[in-house]
Amino acid sequence: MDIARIAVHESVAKACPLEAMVAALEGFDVPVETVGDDVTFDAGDCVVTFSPRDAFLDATWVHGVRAGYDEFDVDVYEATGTALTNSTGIHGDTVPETVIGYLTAFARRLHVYRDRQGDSDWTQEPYDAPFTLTGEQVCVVGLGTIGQGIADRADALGMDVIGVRRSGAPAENVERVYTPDELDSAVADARFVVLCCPLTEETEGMVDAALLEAMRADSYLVNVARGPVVVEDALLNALDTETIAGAALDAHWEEPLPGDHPLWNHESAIVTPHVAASTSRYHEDIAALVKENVERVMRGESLRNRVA
Ligand code: NDP
Ligand code: 7N6
Repeated sequence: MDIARIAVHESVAKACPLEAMVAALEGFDVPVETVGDDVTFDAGDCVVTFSPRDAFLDATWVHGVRAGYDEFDVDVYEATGTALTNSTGIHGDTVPETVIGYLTAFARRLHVYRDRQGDSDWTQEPYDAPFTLTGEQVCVVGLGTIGQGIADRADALGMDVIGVRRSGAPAENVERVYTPDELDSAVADARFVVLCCPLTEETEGMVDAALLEAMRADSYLVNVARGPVVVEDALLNALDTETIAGAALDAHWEEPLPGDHPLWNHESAIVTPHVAASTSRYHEDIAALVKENVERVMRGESLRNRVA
């Protein structure tokens, strides 16, 4: 494999400024340029992109600037021999910090007071509404880069951390690890269930009415994975019927979430516009991954984070 050009597709602008991305990728003896949908690709091209395009299959290597690569057809990449790499590994601080923010807001009722602030409203929550994270159980579904970051922080706050992962292998700061077939038992005692697994055939619709029923009535669901991991109607019904106490959602079934979606004004929901991973240094983190892989190619080594 040889790299003759690094092409930054304009869709990268959804994650970070294009000029910053291009500048951060400079430093090799190959041109770095932004490209739109009018450009064709050839052997030697490395394409850095947010979204997939069929034309990228003519390149040598495509790098997705997200950890999730569910929008890419891995089978087609494998059939054409085009390498596909993803960006897992860079979200170990951003997303976990956001998740701890949701948990703290729910426990300390911060989202409620922020909502009331605009009305100069001094109303205090009922005596039995606030609680502390310390001593509460969180079930982290997915124990990769993001899940481990959540587990470390939750453990440091004195929470009881359990988790779920495909392999069932132990993880640091996680007291007990379950496998996906044990999900019902894993969520049963948790005050918080946090979804940070990929969207796959196995995880699509994983959080359905039955799983929400299996959760505690005073528990909260957090989804920083992908919208379709949760069955939309089942969650809306669970919130309306107080089957669970609330939900924080960064990943949605349709993005942007439609303006008339009931979640926007649901008092038990925190809605963020897919920003759990946002940081002003996103371009640097992506560039570090891509540059390490360019160097690996130059040394004749295999690509890190290769998913096809
Ligand atoms: P990793 O690949 O590091 O970790 C994925 C984890 O999910 C692994 O522990 C894996 O198990 C586990 N997993 C896979 N299938 C299942 C399953 N069926 N049930 C339970 N766990 C499962 O990924 P990241 O931590 O980097 O990212 C995870 C996902 O989060 C991404 O795929 C993406 O969709 C989403 N994401 C969202 C962001 C946002 O902005 N909201 C930002 C970044 C990522 P095992 O360890 O056994 O393989
Ligand atoms: C964009 C991050 C991912 O999968 O969903 C996130 O990495 C997108 C800043």
